[in-house]
Amino acid sequence: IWNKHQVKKFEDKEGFEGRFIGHVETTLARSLYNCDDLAAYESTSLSVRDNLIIDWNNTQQRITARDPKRVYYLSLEFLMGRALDNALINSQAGSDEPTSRPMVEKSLDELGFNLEDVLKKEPDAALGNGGLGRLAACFIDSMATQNIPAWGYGLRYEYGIFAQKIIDGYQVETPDYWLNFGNPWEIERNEIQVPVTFYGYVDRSDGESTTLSPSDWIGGERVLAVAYDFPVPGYKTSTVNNLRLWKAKPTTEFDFAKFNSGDYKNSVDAQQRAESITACLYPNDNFNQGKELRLKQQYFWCAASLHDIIRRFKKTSRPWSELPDQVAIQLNDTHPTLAVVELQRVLVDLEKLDWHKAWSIVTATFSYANHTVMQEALEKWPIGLFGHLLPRHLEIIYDINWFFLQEVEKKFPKDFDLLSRVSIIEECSPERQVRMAYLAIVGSHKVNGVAELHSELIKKTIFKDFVKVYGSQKFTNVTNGITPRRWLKQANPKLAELIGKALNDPKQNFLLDMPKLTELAKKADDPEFQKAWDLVKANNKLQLADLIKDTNNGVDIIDREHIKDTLFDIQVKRIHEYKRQQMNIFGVIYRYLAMKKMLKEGSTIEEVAKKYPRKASIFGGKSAPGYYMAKLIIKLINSVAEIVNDDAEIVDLLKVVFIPDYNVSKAEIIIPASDLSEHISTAGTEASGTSNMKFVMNGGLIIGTVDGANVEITREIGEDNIFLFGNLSEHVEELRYNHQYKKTELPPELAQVLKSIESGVFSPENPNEFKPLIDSIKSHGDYYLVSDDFESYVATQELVDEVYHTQKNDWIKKSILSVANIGFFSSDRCIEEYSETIWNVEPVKPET
Ligand code: 26W
Repeated sequence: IWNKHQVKKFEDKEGFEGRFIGHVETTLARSLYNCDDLAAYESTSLSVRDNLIIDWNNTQQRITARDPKRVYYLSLEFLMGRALDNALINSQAGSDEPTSRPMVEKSLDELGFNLEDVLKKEPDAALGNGGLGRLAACFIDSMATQNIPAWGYGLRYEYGIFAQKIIDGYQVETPDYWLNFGNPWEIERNEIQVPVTFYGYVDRSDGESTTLSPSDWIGGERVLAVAYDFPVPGYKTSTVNNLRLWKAKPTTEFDFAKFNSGDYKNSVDAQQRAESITACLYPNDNFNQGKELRLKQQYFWCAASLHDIIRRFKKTSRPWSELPDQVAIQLNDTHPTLAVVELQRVLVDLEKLDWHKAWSIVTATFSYANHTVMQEALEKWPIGLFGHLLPRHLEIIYDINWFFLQEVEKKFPKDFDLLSRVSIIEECSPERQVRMAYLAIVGSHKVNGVAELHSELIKKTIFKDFVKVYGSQKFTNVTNGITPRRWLKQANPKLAELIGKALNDPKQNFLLDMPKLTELAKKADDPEFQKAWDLVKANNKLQLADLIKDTNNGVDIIDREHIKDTLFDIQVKRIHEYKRQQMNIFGVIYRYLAMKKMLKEGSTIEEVAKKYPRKASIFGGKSAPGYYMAKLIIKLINSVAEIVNDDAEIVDLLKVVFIPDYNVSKAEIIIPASDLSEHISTAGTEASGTSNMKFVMNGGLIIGTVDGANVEITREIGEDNIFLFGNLSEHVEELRYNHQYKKTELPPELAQVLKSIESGVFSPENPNEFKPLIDSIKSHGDYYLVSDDFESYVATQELVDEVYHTQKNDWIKKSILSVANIGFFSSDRCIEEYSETIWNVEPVKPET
């Protein structure tokens, strides 16, 4: 009977239509005549989801049966964006179609819907801030595509990263209630509820137990973690992995008692306290605020995830010593480091393993990836706050530290300085702190950085002493990558098609083997191919012009007539002083002033256009709500835009645009439209960057500093195909020293720009408005070295103009050659490296 009623995937148009109408009429309880685009989106998603769930079930059964080693990717952020288009591209419906997309498009058309309009109804799943969260999303796509038995674990925030509005030039944050219309992509698992406790005390009333022996933690507050599953389909494989996100809800016993006794207020308070745990994502990128609720989120998530992982492991009745052969847990930065402590607690307190035996299991299970060297981003928790929330965990950390320091002392006797430098507990006033990065290193068998330069840098700077203690074998590099399914095929279908044709690969198998793109190089000089290449870019620029118009109250800023010879110069990423959007906008001001000066001195507009040809300077990105300087940078960009765009004298030669609310779905439109993108961080500050890879994969060139993955991008695509400038990371320290202790002059180009800002050209009502930005350079040591890099930045921008406007064929050739050699940056390569060198896991392929 089971077999007779087995649910089958739809495989053709008929099948899809049946599903679609079925969901409209039953799940949504509507009729086709009363079905708008939103309902069509829901119904299409539910239909596609049905197929995914069938594959999901098969994948999970296969893995249970074969019982291989599994990977668990712990990340507080998964910046997934939209799911439907990706699912249509990744899943195969019928055997003759490479993906279900064209078939579903046709079906919807016949049913009276336009797929593009339907796709736009989906809100972004914006459960992340920036690079770290988007990397997690790319990695789970690649893990599924490569048939790696892997689950992601995270939190199901009710509110994702805030939506950004720009009002009078200022960033205003509004809540992102992304679940407003429900979410067809999540499967609520009400049967999976894990209790998690906080606060309380450790009971030692037996007078015998020590911190090293099984101890009784009597928790004070109890909440439940409910599982929500999201299917993660691989490309051209029937593997569907799982992303499990936890939601916090109150326990019933707890508030029933209070409710009964008439204490309504307290009962409601307890309920709200529980729900607040997964209410919002912290909107800070690279900045640690140290709030208790954040630590609570972290423990809630780590405890629930570990419980789930252990439950699965226990089903196989293996001895604990085999845990590291069955389970690899990847820490995405230090945010999940509590999982290390929680596993030690479970093994010692609940499973009664000997401390040292337990600890060797723990360290063999975990690995830690570092994503930033920014001091202000490193997580540290005051022990008062920590011990209050997690008293038993603090004891365990002290003991981990005690044994660790003994090890160090054995290797380096009497080096007390070293001991205090590597201690997991920082002795500082007013209060001692737990250094989470150090705990993560001590608790893992491998530590990696995310680009070669970054991995070298952490060994020389923030983790130097640990290289001394452990040797350098513990430290490794896995350079970041991006999924070409979303960032090439989905975002830029026309380019993917053109590449497929050129490679004689119309089914686009190259998306699974990106190094194959090198064959494109043969076409780099072919005038016909160059023309086709340029046409794809021009069309993408038109689409971006539409987006800009939409976000600008329907007013066209970009001149469509001249779109082909307007250089689209784009910088989209979180707004941060170290990423130096301020340098970019100073460069725009410099250009504008120079144009005005030429006109004033009698040049014709044609002469001006020759020196400063058409350019659209496009910005986008969110500032952390409490980051004053970043917000001021946004305001400056918008103030400059207002003056420049309205200046009739320069007749459309220069346009400045700030696109509000930059997110994944906007990135999919913005990135394919770039001629040039800016990756101009102070050398040594950007761990890797991943949008640099996305832009190049879409045929854009880069202007950038010798930082993060720019270094390896240059190596792969060739230095003729990238515009590098600025000081190198090895000189940063000395330059900063000079600003502090010697008198340094501003370069005249920059002095002129700062002077115009100070005189109120861009803020006539308040000439002082941007003073803090100017002071940070002139009076506060110019920490990000804008003054040191400005001249070479401006000079390099002029070189860019020259190549773009006088050697367009050469430009297109660079673009083709870049794409041809960007294959290394597929996240598939990352997953292979992690699997082989860190996780020691192998693919489990579906039977064909
Ligand atoms: C505690 C607050 C906090 C929140 C997020 C601190 C640090 C973070 C992230 C680690 C910051 C981040 O996203 N880092 C970025 O990681 C990307 C993926 O590896 C890199 O490409 C970026 O260069 C890096 O800035």
